[in-house]
Amino acid sequence: MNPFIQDFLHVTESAALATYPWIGTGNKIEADQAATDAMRTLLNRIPMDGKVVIGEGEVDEAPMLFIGEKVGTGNGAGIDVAVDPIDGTTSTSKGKNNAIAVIAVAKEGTLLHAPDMYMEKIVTGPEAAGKINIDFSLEKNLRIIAEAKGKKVEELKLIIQDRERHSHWVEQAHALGVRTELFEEGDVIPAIATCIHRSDADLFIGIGGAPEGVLAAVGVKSLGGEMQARLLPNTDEQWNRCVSMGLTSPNKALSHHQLVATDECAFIATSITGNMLLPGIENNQNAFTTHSIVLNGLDKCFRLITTEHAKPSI
Ligand code: VTB
Repeated sequence: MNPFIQDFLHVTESAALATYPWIGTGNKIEADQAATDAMRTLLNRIPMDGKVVIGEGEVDEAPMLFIGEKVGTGNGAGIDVAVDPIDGTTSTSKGKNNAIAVIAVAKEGTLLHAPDMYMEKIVTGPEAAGKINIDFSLEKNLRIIAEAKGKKVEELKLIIQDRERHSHWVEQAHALGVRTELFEEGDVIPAIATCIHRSDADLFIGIGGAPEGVLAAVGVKSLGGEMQARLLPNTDEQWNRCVSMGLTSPNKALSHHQLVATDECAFIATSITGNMLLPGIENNQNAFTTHSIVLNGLDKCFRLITTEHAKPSI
């Protein structure tokens, strides 16, 4: 799959650039539509037999990049494709931080087909991979991470979305002397930040979207970290959707392997607005500059790509 990574980078860069006219304009739907159009057009030029497993919704609710949609030229390897043309549509429309265009790809049949509902997530970097457990208390996981990293518990940082549903975790962390970094929207980048040495985030926990969870799981796998999760269906309909997608016990903890069952995977994200790892799109006189993260499960390196896109001359 490696030869295609640059093709996927082109897809997220184009999706991000397509949102540029809509940043900070209050137009969420238009921004999402522009990113989705761009993503779909470019995905369909890639020589692969791709299938969207995480997308914009079911066929009847989303005309494009819906779950089950075939993408690519149809010739080439079978690939599971997870997309979020914009993670952070509200941030884009409000001109706030943390909006990205993101894609994850993996060998056919290896990505969890997660329905669109909430998911509880826990993520840490390579040092404590294999040691944390979503069923342990927050305190126990923090102590495990501190020991694995050779740090004191009070030296750890928990990164967590600023939501009322997370306040008990924030209080528990503070009671242990652990610092927190609260973010507003977009939980994919904060989750993978725990796996990057230059970031000081040690643990990510939270309840956010399941599709974003699978995307993050590919990024985390591609950096050697660990993610575990649990779907949180809260109606009979959501429960039944999990069952129909092949999950016989929908509320059971999911291992990293159940989220992404291969190392033959890649994660590509281009920032729209700035985030803790990347600046946002820059608009210079003759070019736009984009910043992207490009990861693959085979080499576990953290790669940043800066691209200058010349504006067409008039
Ligand atoms: C989550 C998270 C996303 O929206 O889905 C969140 O995974 C929704 O949370 O990255 P609320 O329902 O509390 O708003 C994002 O943050 C994207 O904006």
